[in-house]
Amino acid sequence: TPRVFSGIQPSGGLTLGNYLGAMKRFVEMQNADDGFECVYCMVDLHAITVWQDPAALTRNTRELCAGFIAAGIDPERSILFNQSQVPEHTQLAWIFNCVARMGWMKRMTQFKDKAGKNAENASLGLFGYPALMAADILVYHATHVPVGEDQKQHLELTRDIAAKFNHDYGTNFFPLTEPVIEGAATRVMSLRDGSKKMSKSDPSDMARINMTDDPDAIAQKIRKARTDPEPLPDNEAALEERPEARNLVNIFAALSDRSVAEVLADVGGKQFSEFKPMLADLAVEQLSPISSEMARLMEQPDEIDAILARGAERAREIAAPILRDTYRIVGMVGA
Ligand code: AQP
Repeated sequence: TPRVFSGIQPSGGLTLGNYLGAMKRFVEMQNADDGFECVYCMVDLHAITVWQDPAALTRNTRELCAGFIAAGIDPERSILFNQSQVPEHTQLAWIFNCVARMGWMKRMTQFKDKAGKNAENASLGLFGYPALMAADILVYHATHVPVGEDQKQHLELTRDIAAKFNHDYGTNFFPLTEPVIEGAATRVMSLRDGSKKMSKSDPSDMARINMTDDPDAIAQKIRKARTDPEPLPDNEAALEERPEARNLVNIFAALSDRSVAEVLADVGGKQFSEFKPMLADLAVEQLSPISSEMARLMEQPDEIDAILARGAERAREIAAPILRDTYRIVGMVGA
């Protein structure tokens, strides 16, 4: 059976961007009739490529796990765990550090964005992030990786690393993975700036909807979201030059499992003063059950930890033999 892998960083609270771009897809792939085997990971080792307060990291990891389950991931059907409990990820990452080229890494736009102007001061881990990500995926021989649009470049690099490893060692051991970037909201934008992606680490909380926001906060953030003065158009092409309008329509479509065209057929011609309350109601209706289930699960941290430990055991059963075979291919004694 084809295997799915994806991860989310416990670097803050979950946002609507993570939910629509990634987690909602994870649930669909878990529940698909095609019979995917799904491996979903809280990538805590990725999170510490930028500073994380230890107590916050612990809490965010548990909350992320609660988010996965509340959104519909069944820890029996899918494998759900945190990255640091499966050492094979970092072991394979070392091999990939030796396969990937400096020049490839330097081209990564996420590194450039996150390191900012002072790249000399970024951690070595942030620079090597995509090699660890390639290891996350390939240590399971995963073939399908559901992600948001922003991860496309890292997935191309994952293919490059697999291809170079296969070429250098004369093997076809690692599969070339396919990114799965689907749905109406593969790139959810900031509510304050239609040119920036909605992000956990945006300094303005008004820029994002957090999965833990209460209904009043959700409604207020949508009411205050930046828009232009025109009413909504009745066709998708007319949204081209209107990033803020496009973003709210995309969110509406993704939350209601409809296409943008279907949504515009309904709401075309409406003013934002009418559309925004509709969007707020829909967001509250879709997100409230998830956030209240998250809060309930967070009352039992021991149970969350047990789920992660069990998931890690199952993950290692797949990862350990793949790492051993990799070592053998490379020529390590004792593998
Ligand atoms: N705005 C977004 N729209 C669509 N998808 C998104 N994803 C993130 N933001 C959006 C997808 O969520 C998955 C997990 O992302 P991540 O945890 O690795 O973090 P990130 O991409 O770094 O997200 P943030 O929120 O911007 O975190 P910070 O601020 O810590 O960097 C990925 O599949 C991603 O595509």
